[in-house]
Amino acid sequence: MSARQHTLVAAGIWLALSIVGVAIVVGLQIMPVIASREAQIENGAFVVLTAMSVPVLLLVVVPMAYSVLRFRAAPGEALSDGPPIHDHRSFEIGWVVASLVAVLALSVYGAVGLLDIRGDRPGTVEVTAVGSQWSWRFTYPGIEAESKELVLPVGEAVHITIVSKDVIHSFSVPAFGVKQDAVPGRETFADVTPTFTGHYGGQCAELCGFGHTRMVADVRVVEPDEFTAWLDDLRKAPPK
Ligand SMILES: [Cu+2]
Repeated sequence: MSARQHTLVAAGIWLALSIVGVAIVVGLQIMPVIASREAQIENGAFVVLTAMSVPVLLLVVVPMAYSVLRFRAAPGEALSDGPPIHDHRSFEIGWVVASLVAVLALSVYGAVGLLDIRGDRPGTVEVTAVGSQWSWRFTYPGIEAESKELVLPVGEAVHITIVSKDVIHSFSVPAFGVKQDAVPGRETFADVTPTFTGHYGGQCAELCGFGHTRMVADVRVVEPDEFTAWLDDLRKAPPK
């Protein structure tokens, strides 16, 4: 086989494995639960990044494995270095330009997604998550009583203000793709638009002392009218 034929065979193997690899990445759901608009955007980024990395990884592995298997020295064959290769201008330019375009495209894609998640968006529902050693409490504007459970209406933009009473905590709801530190003395924020009703788990994601593992919160997403009714009940609840 000529050098050109070897290159074509290796390129064919690379292409076939890349197609299979990308299909697997796109077919698999990487995030276990996707229950918010933000988590959908993050999942899209995971899929794009992983799918793009498959052909790049195979571009290294396939030629290496092909060379090892195909050009293995025969038993007793005298070993010597091959002829030196000085340069291959078009390959080098193509490599640099392709990498540059890929990185720039990904950075634009990432910036757009990040602004979408973290940009300044007014929420139609406001809630404050208060972290303390070792529990979460949730307060809603104009209501004195606190809730142990975070209840949100489906399909509405929620602006969560996150505060801490003592040490650094982190408010994390994996199904929403949200994780934001709660820092004593300042307010941090997370925006989330829940897309499905249901029960989800919230968890402190910053080691905050002896009871850290118990610092969990129930998160419940309900229909908007059910949310209004629940809020009315909370309003009537005696403040603690
Ligand atoms: Cu904590």
